[in-house]
Amino acid sequence: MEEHGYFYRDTWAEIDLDCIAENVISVKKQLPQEVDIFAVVKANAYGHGDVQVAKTALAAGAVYLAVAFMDEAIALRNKGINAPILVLGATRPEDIRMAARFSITLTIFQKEWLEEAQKHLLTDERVSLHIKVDTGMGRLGVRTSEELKAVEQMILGDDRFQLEGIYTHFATADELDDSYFQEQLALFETILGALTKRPKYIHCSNSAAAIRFPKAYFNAVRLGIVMYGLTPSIEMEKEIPFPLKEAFSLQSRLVHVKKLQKGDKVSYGATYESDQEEWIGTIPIGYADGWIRKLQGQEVLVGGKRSMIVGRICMDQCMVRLPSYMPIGTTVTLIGRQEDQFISVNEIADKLDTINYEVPCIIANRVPRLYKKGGKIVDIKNYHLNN
Ligand code: PMH
Repeated sequence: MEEHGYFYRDTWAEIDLDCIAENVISVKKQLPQEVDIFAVVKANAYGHGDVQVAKTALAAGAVYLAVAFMDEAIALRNKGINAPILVLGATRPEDIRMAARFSITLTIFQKEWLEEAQKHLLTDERVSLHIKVDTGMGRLGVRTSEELKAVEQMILGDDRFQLEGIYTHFATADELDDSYFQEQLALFETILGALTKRPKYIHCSNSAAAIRFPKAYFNAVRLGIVMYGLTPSIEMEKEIPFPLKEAFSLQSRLVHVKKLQKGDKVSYGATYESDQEEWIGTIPIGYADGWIRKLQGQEVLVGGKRSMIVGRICMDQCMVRLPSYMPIGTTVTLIGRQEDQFISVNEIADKLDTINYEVPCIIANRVPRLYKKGGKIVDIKNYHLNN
């Protein structure tokens, strides 16, 4: 690796791009040929790295990318991504020219938005649009056939607008009780009936629905969490018909190792006290990296063994009670595998009383990302460059 691609810190996240490719391929195998995959790479690809995941997903068979905000789409364009990109969130109407300039597809759901956007777009500019239908998520979208008709008419009446798609989003596709999902799907089908012409893409499934409900495929699915090798929910864990490959791991190294005597204290508040002679190691990761204070007491892997984080987690560092003396430089795995031990993203989510989605998302930009393919490092995203 060139020196400028390097980082100067003994903490990093590893993203195994082969896992991402395999997960996309596994889903694709399940889908009929006419159903396309939109790879959801918002929030820096759920913390994994937008451009690296986008390229991997496209190479594995995804045809479209989806992000939350136009800034994320522009960032991908600036990094050389030419594939179509859908912005799932709301965009300001006055920003529509940026969508035209960067060939970014926007989500729309208000007639008034289109009226305002018309004022900003030049005659020769074109923007591709997907209409969002709110069938019960209560977030964004037209809620009735009448609203849909009004929006469709506005789009069809202006050459600068190109209606490419229509979609909705499920609130409960990952829950075993599918009654609310069925209601949403039925409402979507009813509302679709109000269209005068069906656009190229009709899509509504997230990962959970893409795995469980073929009748909700239409002709595209929006794949997020499963692409990263994570389960949409704990209750769905057993329903996934192929092995998920968890792509994200988090590693650090011991930067200081010392022997404490009975009664010695560790970290802010001096809340941890050794009750016997023991080895304590320091690792350079803390709450500013997203390894938040609530993770005190969480186990990490050192020398293939589970070891506990003791004392308060500081902004940039925390301390680990080692099973025995370990030299400086020993790898500490906070998420991932060492020998027969595995700390999954789900384990960390459980400790934090949250969902697995949140875990890689909150690992800060300050933590370098190291990309692997075929077991080799192929790219590094560090903090001081390439961010
Ligand atoms: N489509 C939309 C509109 C989404 O908001 C999301 C994820 C996905 C598809 C992909 O879902 P999946 O990761 O379950 O496959 N959105 C969010 C969210 O807003 N909060 O958590 C996940």
